[in-house]
Amino acid sequence: PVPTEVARITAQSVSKLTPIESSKRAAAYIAVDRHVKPEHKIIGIGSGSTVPYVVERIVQQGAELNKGRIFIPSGFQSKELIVSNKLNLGDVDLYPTIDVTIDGADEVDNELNCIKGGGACHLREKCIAEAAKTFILVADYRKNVEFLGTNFTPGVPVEVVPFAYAKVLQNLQHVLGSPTATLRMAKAKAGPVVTDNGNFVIDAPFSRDVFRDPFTIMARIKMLTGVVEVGLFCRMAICSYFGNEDGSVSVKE
Ligand code: ABF
Repeated sequence: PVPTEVARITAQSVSKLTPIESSKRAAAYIAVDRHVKPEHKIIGIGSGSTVPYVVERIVQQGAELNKGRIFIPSGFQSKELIVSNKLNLGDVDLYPTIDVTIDGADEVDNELNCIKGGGACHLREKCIAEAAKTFILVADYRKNVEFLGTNFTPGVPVEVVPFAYAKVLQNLQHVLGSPTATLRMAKAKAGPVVTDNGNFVIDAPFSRDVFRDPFTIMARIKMLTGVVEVGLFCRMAICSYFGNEDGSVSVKE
């Protein structure tokens, strides 16, 4: 069954932010209000530009509540976010069971499959999503699509160990049907992007037909020797909140 958008929720005042930022904040606030409960003690914090609003809302729940909580980051950015907000920092190796994780996405389809890893953090993001009893996505309306690959064109981020990148790239291009797959380069082409784990990232675009079955392509990429993790998260989230331009929020669940 194709899940439909089931709710439109009026957001709080968003006057000072740009429409896109307001939509991110509206989605993040509603996700926290609905899913981060007082009894939740271990909380996963994802990456990207929507997640700061998640942390902002969690901070608003009060110092007393947050004193008894541990926050698990998905990478350098979220670690900084946790520390700078004076929240308790943990790690997934110490807390392999997380009550709730909230994270952004590059695109989410109608089955709650998503592309993640535009920020090159998808390995740790997948770890804290899998460790979570509840995994929630937050995004602005541009990420809300029927099929993956609609607006987010760079493709599926594939984290790969550096010595194997050429072989994986060749396989993606010539065996798995992504002829334009490329190694992600740092700004000014100073060299490849290096992840928090010391690996490289390949971006692999696929056709609409391939994205009709994201699980199969995820599994095939993951089987390539040298691949550490694939930025396709298939039906891991229980719901996704999308902030809209008019300040409302749509939900897919
Ligand atoms: C992370 O941040 C990613 O997996 C994804 O690439 C990105 C989404 O960022 P934003 O919230 O800035 O759109 O969660």
